[in-house]
Amino acid sequence: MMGFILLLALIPAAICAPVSSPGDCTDVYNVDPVHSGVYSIHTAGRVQVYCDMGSEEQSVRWTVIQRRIIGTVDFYRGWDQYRAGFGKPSGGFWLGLENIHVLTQRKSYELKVVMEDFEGNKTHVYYSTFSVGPEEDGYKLQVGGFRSGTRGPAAGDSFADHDGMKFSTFDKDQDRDVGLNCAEVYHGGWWYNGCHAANPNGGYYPGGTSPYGIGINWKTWRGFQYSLKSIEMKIRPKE
Ligand SMILES: [Ca+2]
Repeated sequence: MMGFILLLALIPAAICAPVSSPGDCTDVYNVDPVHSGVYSIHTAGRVQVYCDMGSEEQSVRWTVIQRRIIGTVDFYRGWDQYRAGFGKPSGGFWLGLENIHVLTQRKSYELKVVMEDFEGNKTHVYYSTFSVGPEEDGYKLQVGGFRSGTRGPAAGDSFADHDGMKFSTFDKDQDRDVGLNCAEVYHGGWWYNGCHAANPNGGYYPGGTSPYGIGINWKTWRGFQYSLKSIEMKIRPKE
């Protein structure tokens, strides 16, 4: 018996500590200050995400919730897939509405949207408020507190138009246009109003030229007939 107690006393404390379960990339970093890459976090369930650990002198780190970098991942999908998430964290990716909802209920987050056109211009914008409500309320969006990025051309605020909207897909029309199915017409899944000023989950058009409103549009930067080369949405807890 004495031997057993002695053995217990010798087990390093770390082994007895509970298994860590990071809720976002800031938690991942705080457990182990690793580089940017794909890590496992726990939201509605265990899920792989891309973590942008950055090089800034910040205590909080970015969790990527949406990303378009190449056109190989089709974003024209139905409700169930937008709810659950799809794609690969290192490529085209949608974290999923249920995961985003759970994440943004736990902590207060800010949002950064990073964009690039096919001419090599890069820009970004911030929103100091970003959260998504529960499914029974249509995964309603709360977004606000726009501010311009510190580098690149002024992209402007194309997301404010979507504040307070429910999420819509071609098979679940919750937008504000009575006559149109916005998700079907503009080829994406999004918090459509009647219909959009930003369409990050729209069709991918290599070269940039797209039919009106159907591409990856950010109205206040490149307008409705220009589809961006890349766009990324990432969130971090407010400090
Ligand atoms: Ca409609």
